[in-house]
Amino acid sequence: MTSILRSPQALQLTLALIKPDAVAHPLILEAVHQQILSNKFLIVRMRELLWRKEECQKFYQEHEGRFFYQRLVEFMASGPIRAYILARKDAIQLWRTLMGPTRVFRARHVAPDSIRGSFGLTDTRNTTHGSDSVVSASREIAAFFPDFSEQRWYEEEEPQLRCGPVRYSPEGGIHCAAGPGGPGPA
Ligand code: 3AN
Repeated sequence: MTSILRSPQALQLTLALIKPDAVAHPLILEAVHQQILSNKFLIVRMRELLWRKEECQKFYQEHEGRFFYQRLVEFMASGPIRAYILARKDAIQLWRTLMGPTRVFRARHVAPDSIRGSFGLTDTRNTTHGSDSVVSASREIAAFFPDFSEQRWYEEEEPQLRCGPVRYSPEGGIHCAAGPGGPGPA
């Protein structure tokens, strides 16, 4: 975790995943991507990857022993996933609200317009993941983006992204500072 002091206005980072059930469907994948943009998240980094079973086991370690653990691990390793580093004020809470409740039946009932309410298939195949705290976000970002330095991002990119102007590149699918001297992602 970074030790630098952040202003209360600072952008917050979170890790978002689009799970194999949604990546397998280009229209759903695109709809979730558009939800990210229309809810004013900045896409700091994005990559698609296949996860090995051992990596899933490590990521979901806290759920080891739960009845759904084996199913979850196998599912997450079953096809490509998309990982994002998202930035926004209160990004962690806002992304979790946008995802909706973990359990799809509940999501459809209490948050039908949420991502899981709209696209979730089952409690395991529930479309997306989002970090649940600042500490988890740092750990999860490091797991998916080992070359990304949170400290450097807060020093160099965050002030420019927060104060704007910001440009979204549809080809790369990420935002970068558009002002003079905007560094773009490292
Ligand atoms: P969330 O993803 O909403 O933070 P967690 O961290 O409690 O939820 O669970 C991680 C993942 O484990 C969920 N996204 C879901 O895929 C799976 N999961 C959680 N609870 C259940 C359940 N009761 N039945 C099946 N899968 C579950």
